[in-house]
Amino acid sequence: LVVFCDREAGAREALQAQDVSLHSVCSLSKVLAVLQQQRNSPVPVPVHEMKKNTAHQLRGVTTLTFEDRAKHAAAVGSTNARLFEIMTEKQSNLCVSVDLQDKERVLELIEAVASKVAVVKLHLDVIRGGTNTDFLVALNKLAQDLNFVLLIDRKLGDIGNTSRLQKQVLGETALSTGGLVTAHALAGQGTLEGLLDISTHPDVGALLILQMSSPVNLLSKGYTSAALETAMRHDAKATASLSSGEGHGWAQVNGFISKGVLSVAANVLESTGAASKTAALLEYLSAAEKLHFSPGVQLPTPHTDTRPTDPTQTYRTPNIAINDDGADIIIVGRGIYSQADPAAAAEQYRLAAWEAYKTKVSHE
Ligand code: S5P
Repeated sequence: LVVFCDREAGAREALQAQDVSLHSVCSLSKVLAVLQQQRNSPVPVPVHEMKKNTAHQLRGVTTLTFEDRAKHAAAVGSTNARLFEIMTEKQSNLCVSVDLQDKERVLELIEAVASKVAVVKLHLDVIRGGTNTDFLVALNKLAQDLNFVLLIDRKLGDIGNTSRLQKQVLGETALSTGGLVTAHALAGQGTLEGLLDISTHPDVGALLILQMSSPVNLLSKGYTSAALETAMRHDAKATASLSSGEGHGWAQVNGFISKGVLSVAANVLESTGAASKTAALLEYLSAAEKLHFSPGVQLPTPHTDTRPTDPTQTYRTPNIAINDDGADIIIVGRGIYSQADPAAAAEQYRLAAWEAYKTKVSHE
């Protein structure tokens, strides 16, 4: 079959499956690249078109199963392999955010929902009276016994030396059996170098914040793209460090907090930048071992619900987060811990997120 322009939306592969080869005069990505080079400005492409096109380009993270991604992560030496395995085993791409303020209640809630979740996220600084050693030991024991990954939501963002010291203490306390910490890209690559320095606690990883779910925030499309580039540069330096044999080095960024990989890709395409850089960022974003976590998720509440809404947060359903925005793991706080039966709520979210994931990976 001969066509003028290959929109790169999957027709080539679909035809190939029926033994038909597609020949095109040009492809949409080439047309976009030329237009961007000439104008040095973003080409206005409707977002749904962008998502369709990038979904194809990003198939490493949109159509591979978590099981395949676990194998890939293990092959490239990423500590994410364990989390992909847990997700596969528990059939759960759910992260519960336990934003409770009482130590006992935090541990009880975790025990109640652990079989439904792959990740437990905590803000340690919202817990009244601080967190003592007994609490942190109990927390790590639960993570090991009940097979989940701990995510400490610190949103760090300081110079390299400070973040290295912060990571050391996290590795000795809250993440003594490993886990993840969130970080902002505001201070540049130094934060990642401090957090991912493998000379101490190599099983403590980092998620970089690319987008936020608050309704009006300062993380513009240009910021999202620049933050992603910071991660890409860090990873290139980390790869070089490990092959140089100089005796020190850095681990790769574990993943991101955003609306999802498709939403980040749309921001990259909408931001001004050389076509070659855009292509490199999209390729980096499609790495199968990277994790894409997404907050701001709730199931629709019944009309009879009288709870106040939160003007500082925006919510969408698990299916929108996973299939429209391209999230791997949804982060749910009040949708679970504020419910009368948190275990039943966690099961509802687990099922909704897992069904949405199965739909996502079934798209070619
Ligand atoms: O952009 C963000 C990033 C994060 S980590 N928006 C968020 O809401 N979060 C966190 O996710 C937030 O700090 C909270 O712990 C959780 C969402 O909680 P919920 O109760 O609104 O589901």
